[in-house]
Amino acid sequence: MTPIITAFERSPDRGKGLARDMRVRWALEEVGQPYDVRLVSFAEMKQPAHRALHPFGQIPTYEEGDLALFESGSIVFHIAQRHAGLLPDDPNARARAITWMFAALSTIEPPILERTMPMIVERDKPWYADRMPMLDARVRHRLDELSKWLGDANWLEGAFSAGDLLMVTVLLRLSTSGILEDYPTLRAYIARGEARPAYKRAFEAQLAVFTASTG
Ligand SMILES: N[C@@H](CCC(=O)N[C@@H](CS)C(=O)NCC(=O)O)C(=O)O
Repeated sequence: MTPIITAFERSPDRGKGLARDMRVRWALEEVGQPYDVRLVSFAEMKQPAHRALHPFGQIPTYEEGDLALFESGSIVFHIAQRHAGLLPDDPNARARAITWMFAALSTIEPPILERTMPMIVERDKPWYADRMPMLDARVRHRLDELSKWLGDANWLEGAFSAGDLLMVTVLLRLSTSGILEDYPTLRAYIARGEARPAYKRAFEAQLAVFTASTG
């Protein structure tokens, strides 16, 4: 059965791979599972039909027969459990890879998002200039720890896993921040993720949607 995912009809990032359907597309490409995409506008995401799939009126969602999922991490986990290639078979190694999925979404992504949001919505506020260095420092603190863990390794725990997939997509949110300039280890890690053929196919597919919407 071909799964159907939802994605932005017109992505605010202009197809730069940041919208979270990218994670799902990448996971599906890694395991060789074809998929269909239903594009939704911002207005459609807030309608009852979409909220029945996603209580928070967001993308991505994932439908496969009777199953409907939301939350990119849960969707990637589901794909990784159903198919070979994104989680190791050894139970302990699998548990470690899953741990990195959580680390990406609950330890690394929150400070990155916390830093991003004020740049979009609080730039004109009097507290903005004082607050940003603190938010920058929180991100850098986590990046220091992450790059130390990674060291000279290619991936977080041996072979590439769903943990790396999520971590790379999370770190890509910092691409235009300038912060990664100070983290060559993490820049190389991200580049290894982006160089994967499955990543490239997913990125091109997402970009094609944006290009078509503006053409
Ligand atoms: N925790 C959710 C976050 C989903 C999310 O923030 N989706 C964004 C696109 S990347 C969205 O739909 N934004 C539009 C909105 O919230 O109205 C996940 O990982 O799937």
